[in-house]
Amino acid sequence: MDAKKRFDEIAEEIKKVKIQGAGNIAKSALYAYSLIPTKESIKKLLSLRPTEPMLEKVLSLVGKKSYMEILSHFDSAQNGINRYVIKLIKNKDRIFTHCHSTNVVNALVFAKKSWAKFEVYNTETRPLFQGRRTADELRKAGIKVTMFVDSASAIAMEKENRKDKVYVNKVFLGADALLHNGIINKIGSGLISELAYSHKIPVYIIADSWKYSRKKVPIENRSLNEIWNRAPKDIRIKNPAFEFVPKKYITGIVTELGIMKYDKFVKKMRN
Ligand code: RUB
Repeated sequence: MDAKKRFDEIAEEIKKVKIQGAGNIAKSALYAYSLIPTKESIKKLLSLRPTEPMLEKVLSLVGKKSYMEILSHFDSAQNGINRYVIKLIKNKDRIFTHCHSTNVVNALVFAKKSWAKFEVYNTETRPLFQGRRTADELRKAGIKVTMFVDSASAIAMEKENRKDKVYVNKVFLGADALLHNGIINKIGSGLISELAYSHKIPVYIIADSWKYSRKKVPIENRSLNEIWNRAPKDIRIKNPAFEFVPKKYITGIVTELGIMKYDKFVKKMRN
């Protein structure tokens, strides 16, 4: 296929969230850039998903490292993450997750293959239902999964009134951006983290360290049609795709660099 046509196709798939998740976006953008390696391509690719420092990081490395070197980071980081995440999982854990994060799903699948006996509660993640993808991938790996509508997160997490006395005891969230004072992840992540904090349920961020950014990262506002196609014109609709999670709600962060308190991770990244 013609390189320009393929480039445009990938750009469109990233823009329309057919290619989703920080890591997949960064890898696909790198491939698109390799087809048309110009400054204009970088500009175009960066404009597609504004809340993605990893995309920026990967494109900043082209010319300094080979494509293979850049790409090999993703697998080696995931392998590191997997090894640390498994240390956090205990028998009979009920782990809550939101949206679809490749870093989270891969780590859970690795844990399941290794030995761990746990189950997952997840959210469907409106408006684009990325939670279905998470549920499906976990199910295929033999992990017991129960899905909730986003607004049932409180019920999914409540400890009281549960006959079986088994309840969510950990939250694993992915991240798009790792900032000095907290993280950005799919809309709903802030609410879920605050809820977990109030129930004293630990929240772990599972993410590749290349998502770290010293800059201010904007929150992407997505098409209103995702919420209500052909809504009456006089109804205002807002569709922020991501949300900030302050570090006070984060028990720890798991990257390929280890399991750390959030401040320690930031200190490490600054050095
Ligand atoms: C996806 C999302 C994911 C992060 C991390 O949002 O919020 O949790 O991107 O993903 P969207 P990964 O579906 O809008 O891209 O672990 O895959 O890098």
